Amino acid sequence: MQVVYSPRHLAHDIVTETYMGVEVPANEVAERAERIRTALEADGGFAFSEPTDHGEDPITAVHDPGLVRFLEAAWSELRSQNVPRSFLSADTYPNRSMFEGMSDEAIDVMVKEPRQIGGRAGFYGLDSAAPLVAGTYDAARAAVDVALTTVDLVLDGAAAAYGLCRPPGHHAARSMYGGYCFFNNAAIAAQAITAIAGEPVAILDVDFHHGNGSQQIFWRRGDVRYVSIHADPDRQYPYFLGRADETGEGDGRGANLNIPLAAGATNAGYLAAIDTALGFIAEGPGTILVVSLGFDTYGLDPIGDFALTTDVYHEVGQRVAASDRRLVILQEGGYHRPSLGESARAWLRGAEGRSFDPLPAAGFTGRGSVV
Ligand code: Q9C
Ligand code: ZN
Repeated sequence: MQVVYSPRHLAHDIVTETYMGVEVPANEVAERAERIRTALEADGGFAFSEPTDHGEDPITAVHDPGLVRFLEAAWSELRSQNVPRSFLSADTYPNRSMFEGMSDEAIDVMVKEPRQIGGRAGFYGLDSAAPLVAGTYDAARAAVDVALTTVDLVLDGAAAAYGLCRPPGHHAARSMYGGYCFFNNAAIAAQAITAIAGEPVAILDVDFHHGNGSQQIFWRRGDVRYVSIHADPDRQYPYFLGRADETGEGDGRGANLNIPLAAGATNAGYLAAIDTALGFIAEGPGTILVVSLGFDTYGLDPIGDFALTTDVYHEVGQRVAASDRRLVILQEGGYHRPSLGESARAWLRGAEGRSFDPLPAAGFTGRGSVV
């Protein structure tokens, strides 16, 4: 399988994040992508290439230009406003209750992007746990180019290709970043497929978290089906979207499917959800499937609470490939660094119909039971 990777992700050099007001070791770190790259290189069955520059137009096809300009300028603004921080995190968010009782028209006039960088980050941010550093914008642009180059490979005839995107993307909405995500790589890829191939597309999101950004971007679109299997937002990030009764509106009515799972989800329970998701995708048209691939479903993930093991990823890859669509596979989350390479190897080998022999040294079995 062809793999698209760019070392430019290293510029998004994240060391700490804030969690509920306290600085803690970061989860979304450069080592994640390096672990996956190293494991796929060692496997020998993957051919690597670097992304090509696709410019800004495919980004503003799904994102507000104001978000792009904010992300581009944020670090230099932090410095020129003399805020002595090692990363940017918001000061104040426009909580919707701030405007309770005020009309939509009045709110549109009143709520403006402020000048101060802590307020500006609140205007565009979802949460305080997505640190932005000097190299974030360049890395996020490279991740988009990784996704779009992966699309090119599939449009050129590959049955499947994998984009090792970092930073991830599925929490980024049209006008919002957050959840370690800046640009929505999968949404940009899906939009590009509809524009270039002129056909409908589906996104299968198997990251542990609900992809609120992807859902928001395609909420009213009938030509982009979005299905996500994730932790119930009642107990996990992003908390305010991801419930089963969110099905889309307007042209998009019925084109959004959320499958929230309880804590401790097992391989068997997870595979049943995969079959439901693939059934929903098969009901719609299209020959290409975008996969938002996260490994934070792994039993030992530090921020997840599922109980999956590495071998179930091989099975999931096989079942997704059996959908008979060409696959644009894009990396999202996954934070248990020692197992990431094996999980990716298992999934991608499964998607190619190749067997998976775990490395003897790996030995990670997770918290769950094998199917
Ligand atoms: N205690 C992705 O997986 N909250 N994003 C973390 C940790 C944010 C996850 C809280 C989680 C975002 C792409
Ligand atoms: Zn996640």
